[in-house]
Amino acid sequence: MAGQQNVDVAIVGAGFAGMYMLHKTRQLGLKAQVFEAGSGVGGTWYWNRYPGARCDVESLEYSYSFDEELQQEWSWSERYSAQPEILTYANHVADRFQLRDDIQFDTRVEAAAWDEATSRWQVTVNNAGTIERCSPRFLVMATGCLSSPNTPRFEGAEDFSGEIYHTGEWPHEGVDFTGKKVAVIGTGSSAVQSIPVIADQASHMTVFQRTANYSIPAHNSAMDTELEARTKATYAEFRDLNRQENGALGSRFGRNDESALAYTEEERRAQFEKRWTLGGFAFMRSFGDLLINDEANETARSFVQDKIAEVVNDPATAALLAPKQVIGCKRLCLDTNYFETFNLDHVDLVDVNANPIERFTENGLLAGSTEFDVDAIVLATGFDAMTGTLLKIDIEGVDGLKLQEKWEAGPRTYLGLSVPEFPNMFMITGPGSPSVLTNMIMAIEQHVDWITECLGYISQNGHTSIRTTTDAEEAWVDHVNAVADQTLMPTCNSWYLGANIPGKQRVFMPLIGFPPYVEKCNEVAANDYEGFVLA
Ligand code: N01
Repeated sequence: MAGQQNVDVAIVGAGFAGMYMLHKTRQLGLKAQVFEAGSGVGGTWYWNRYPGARCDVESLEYSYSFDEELQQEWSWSERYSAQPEILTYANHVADRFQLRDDIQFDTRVEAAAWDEATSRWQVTVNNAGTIERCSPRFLVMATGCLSSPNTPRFEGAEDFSGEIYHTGEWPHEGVDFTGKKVAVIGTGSSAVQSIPVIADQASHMTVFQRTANYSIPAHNSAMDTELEARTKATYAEFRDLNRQENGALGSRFGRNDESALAYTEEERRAQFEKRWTLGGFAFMRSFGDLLINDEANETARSFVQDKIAEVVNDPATAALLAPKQVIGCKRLCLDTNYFETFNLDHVDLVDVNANPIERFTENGLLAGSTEFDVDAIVLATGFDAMTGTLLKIDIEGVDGLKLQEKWEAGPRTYLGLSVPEFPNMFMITGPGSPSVLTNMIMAIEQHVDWITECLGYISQNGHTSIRTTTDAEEAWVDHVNAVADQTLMPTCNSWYLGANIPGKQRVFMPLIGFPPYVEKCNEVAANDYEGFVLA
C-alpha cells in the first residue's frame, strides 16, 4: 500500500459506483484509492453469476451516461443485458479510463475510524490476509445496496452431502446441473430468473416458496438496432427524460397518470394488456395510482393473478403461485418463462408455510415431514439490503460512536448521503435516497456528481471537514417515512423494510421519487450545503 498515506479519498467498492467515483475524483485532481473485496470490477455483476442473471432495466438505460463517447461506442446485444455482458462492459469502462491503476483488488475494508485531531479517517484493510492501513481525508462508501447475501441458517446444513450455492455468491466457473436433482429456496428476482434456466438442465427441480411473487414478462429480444440508433442520436435527451421519471427509467413507454378507477373494467384491462405486451416495469405505469390506492392496486393484481392462472396448467400450483400482497410492494420481478416452468413434469412447487423446511439432511432436505432427495440446493434467499454491508464494516465516528450503534433502530441519514457523527464520510445510494427504487446507474451518477462537487467546494473554500447536523438528519428521516407512508409500499414484508432479515428493524429504507430528490440535493448544494457544517 505504498504511497497510500497521502490518499485524499478512500473509496470502498469497485462496482459502478466506486468506478465512477474514482473517475470523478481524479478529475478534481484528488488522489483516490479504491478497495475492492473481489478480484475484479463490476460489484453486483461480479458476484451474481447465477444462471439467467440479467438486468431488469433495459440495456440502453442501464449504462453510464457521463461520457458521450462511451455511450456512443458501446453496443448492447439484447434489450435486457445478461450478467456476462454487463461485466464485460464494466471491464471495458475500467480499461478505457485506466481505473485499475487505483483499485486494490482482493482487499476488504474491515474498519474505519474518524480521527478528530487530524480530520482524517483511519482505514484498516485486509489484503488477502495482510492488514494494511491508510488515512484518507474522505471516505466514500460505494458498497452497493444488495451486496451482503442473506444465508438463512438451516439446521443440518453441514450434513448435506451435495453442493449448496447462493445466487449472490455464484462460482465463477459456473455450475452444470445436467441430470441433477435441484432444490431452489426462494422466489424473488434471482429465483425467478434462474429457475427456468436451471430447470432446463436439471433432471428434477423442487422450488420452495415462502411468498408468491408478481412477475411480468420481460419480452427480452435481440437489440432493436433501429431503436438503438434513434436513442443514440439524442442520447442526452433520452437520459434526461428518464431522469424525470420517479424511477429514473422507462420514459420511452410513457406513463398514464390517471386513476385506474376512472376507467371501466374493460378499458382498464385493455390498458394492462397493452403494457403486459410491452413487457417490463412499464406495467406499473398503466395508471397513476397503483401504488397509492389499494382499490386501484387490486385491479392490477387481479389482472396478473388471472394471467398466472391462464399460464399454469395445474390449478393447485397456479393458486400457490398467485401472489396475495399489494403488487409493487415487493420489488416486481421480470421473467422469461417463469410461470411456464411449473408446467414441466420434472418441476414441483412446495409451499414452505404449509411445509416448513425443518432441516437439511445428508441427501437433501426435510420439509413438512417429507424428505426431498436432491443433489444441489440453490439459496435464492436475497440480501441484507441497503445496510448489511455498511454495518459489517467496523465504522467508528465522533467520540467512538459505531455506525452499528447509531443505526440500532434502523438507518438514519441526511439525503442518504451522510450521517452526523461520521464527518467526511459519504454513502453512494445510501438508505434514505432513491437508490434501489431507480435505475441504479442514474442514482449512482447523481450521487457521485453531487459528492464530487461537494469535495471541490470544500477544497476551494479551504475547509477540512463536513458533517451534517442532527436536525437535518431528523427532518430527513421524517420526510423519507412520510413519503413512504403515502404509498402502499410499506404494506408487505419486503427487503425494502428489512423484513427478510430476522431481527432487523422494520424501517422503509429507500426514498420514493427521484426527481424531487435531485431537486432537493441541488438546492442543498446551491445554499452552501444547507444542513451541513463545514469546518
Ligand atoms: O432476493 P429477494 P433476490 N426460507 O429478497 C425467500 C435485485 N435483483 O436475490 O419473500 C424460505 O427478493 C424470500 O421469501 P419472502 C432486485 O432488486 C435484481 O431474488 O421473504 N424462503 C424470497 O422469496 C431484487 O429485488 C436483478 O417470504 C426464504 C427469496 O427468498 C433484489 O436483488 C436480478 C427464506 C429472496 O428474494 C433481491 O432479489 C436479481 C427462508 N428462510 C436480483 N429467506 C436484476 O435484474 C428468504 N426466503 C437487476
